[in-house]
Amino acid sequence: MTFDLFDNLPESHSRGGEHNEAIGPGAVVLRGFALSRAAALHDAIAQIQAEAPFRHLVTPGGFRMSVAMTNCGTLGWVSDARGYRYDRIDPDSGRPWPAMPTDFAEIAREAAAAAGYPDFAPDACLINRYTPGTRLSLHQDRNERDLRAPIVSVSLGLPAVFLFGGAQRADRPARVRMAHGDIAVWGGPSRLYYHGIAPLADGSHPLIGALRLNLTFRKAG
Ligand code: MD6
Ligand code: FE
Repeated sequence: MTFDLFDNLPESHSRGGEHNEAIGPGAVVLRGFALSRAAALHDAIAQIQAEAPFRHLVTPGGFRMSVAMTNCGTLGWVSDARGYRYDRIDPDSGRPWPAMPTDFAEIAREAAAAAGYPDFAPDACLINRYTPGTRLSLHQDRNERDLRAPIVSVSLGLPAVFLFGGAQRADRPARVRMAHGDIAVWGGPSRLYYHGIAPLADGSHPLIGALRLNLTFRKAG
């Protein structure tokens, strides 16, 4: 007999298993994995943004990003004329980023384990906020020191089309729908794959409003 932490939940509320979708080598979407904790995550984001408001970063090339960002955790991802990097200090406040709430770290660890990456210990959580029309162009996540750790990405609010490409920028991306409560985990062979978010469609989500919020957990330091 196998032991599963979620065996006691009804099928429609079970997490993992047949609702997991492989989207690339070492990359998986866990459908609905964050659903039962979405309201708590949303409340925590409200507290974080009171301390470290969302802002539109500027790329090293001088373009204002349409996605608004903030961070929690020991390290925060920032971009300015000097480049992309992780920093312990929020450049807008001069203070450390808000601490990562324990339930954030917990859900990230559980999702990573369900995707085959045990012992994930994130020290950075980048929070992205999209309004309708906002997009994130194809990029690689490569500012993290240890590329053996996966990235765990939690979607809340309006659905988005996640563009998941390959090792080359020119590789034609798959289009993966990410809905409220879905979590993508990727690492291993696809850790440096190009990816992005297509322009967000109009709409309103009952809990989150006319927004998409995305949490990406990383081991950055
Ligand atoms: C987003 N996510 O979903 C943007 N990067 O809003 C990312 O750029 C991302 O979701 C690395 C791993 C997972 C991601
Ligand atoms: Fe990314």
